[in-house]
Amino acid sequence: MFHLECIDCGERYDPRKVIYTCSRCGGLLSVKYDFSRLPSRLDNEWKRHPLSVWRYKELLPVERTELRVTLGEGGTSLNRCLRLSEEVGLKNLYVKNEGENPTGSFKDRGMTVGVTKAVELGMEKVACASTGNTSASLAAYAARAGIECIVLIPSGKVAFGKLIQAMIHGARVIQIRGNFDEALKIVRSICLSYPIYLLNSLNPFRLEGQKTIAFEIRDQLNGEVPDKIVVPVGNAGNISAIWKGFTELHELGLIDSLPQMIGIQAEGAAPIANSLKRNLDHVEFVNNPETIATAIRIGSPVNWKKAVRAVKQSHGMVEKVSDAEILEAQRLLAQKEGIFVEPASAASVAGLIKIKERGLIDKDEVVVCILTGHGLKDPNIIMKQFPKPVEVEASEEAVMNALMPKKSIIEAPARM
Ligand code: AN7
Repeated sequence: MFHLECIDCGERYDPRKVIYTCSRCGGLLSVKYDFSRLPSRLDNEWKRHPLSVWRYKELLPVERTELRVTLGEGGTSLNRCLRLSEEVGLKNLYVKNEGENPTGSFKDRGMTVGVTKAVELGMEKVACASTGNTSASLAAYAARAGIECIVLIPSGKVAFGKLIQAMIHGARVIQIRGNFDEALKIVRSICLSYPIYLLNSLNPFRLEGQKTIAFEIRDQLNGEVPDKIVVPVGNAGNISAIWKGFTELHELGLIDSLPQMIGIQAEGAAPIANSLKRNLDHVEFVNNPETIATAIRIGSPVNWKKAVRAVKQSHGMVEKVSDAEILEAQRLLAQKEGIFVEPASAASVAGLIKIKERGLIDKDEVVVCILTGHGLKDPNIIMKQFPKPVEVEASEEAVMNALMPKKSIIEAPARM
């Protein structure tokens, strides 16, 4: 029903083999399905199940779905944003809130499939390098499956909420004195030498779970295809996965157009945005990536080739935003729409604002921003920006004095 295929040389591989890249040319692998063997009324079949990753099991690379390791991932809300739309100058702006997933990020979509795959392949240990969310998610799903989890993280550069998730779920957490790119290099090498299953986005099965973001968007918009999908980009797996999801729907005749894929990187970690701007045919890596959006503090995105193809095929673009723009967008989402996201997720909205200001998007276009992770994961970034709430005596008078000193509370600076 499915096999693995190299995106460069086309070499095919048995999906029951533990393999992460093409052994012939080193290229990235992708999962291919035999569409002729799918049930003819796929759509009707899907409608019988609630919105979730496993609703789309016919297009997931799992043979023994009874083994599935699940925590109820996917089925996240797609919110139309009227107040934010007004701010940005658009009419049809939606955000897909991936922070609603079990561990608070989109990574759970990939891990439910990836860890199920680990179990199916008989692996008893899983590992990843992570800027935080991947490790939080893998630790939870490994716990759920009863297998061992090893995570490598860049020391001091993982948001507090994510670190404690990996710890409480019982992962063996190793902090390295280096960045994410170095951690990934080490864990890749370890997984090739020992019976440990690698669950970074290099793993093509994991990305299959993440492509369900596209399937859900189509179903939530009743078959309508957005004009633009805006996604924060780090290792560039998610933008590639979402594009794959849309192209599969298109090949199956379930949608009649494709969206433009727009990737957003942080200024200090923007290898893809910079390389595309210079019209390079490859991506020049950034040696010392830096941004407050630690989730996307990545200088050597392993999936750059898939991502660049997604962007080029869809006539999209990759833009970069400053840390200040990211924080401003985070506050806008929280205060205009009631949605609290972590800085990396706010990058998508910051990028959208920038693209709108440059006139690269029409006000009538249907746009979906992917909000990749929950704001509670990174509380410190908020504490650094806002003054501590005022403290008063426990009396009504003191409270009213604090609420209405000379100015009305409506003019208080933190309100937007
Ligand atoms: C909130 O956890 O890479 O472009 O190790 O946590 O698919 O890498 C996280 C990435 C966007 C970027 N938003 O996705 C990790 C990790 C959030 C993220 C991204 C990440 P990719």
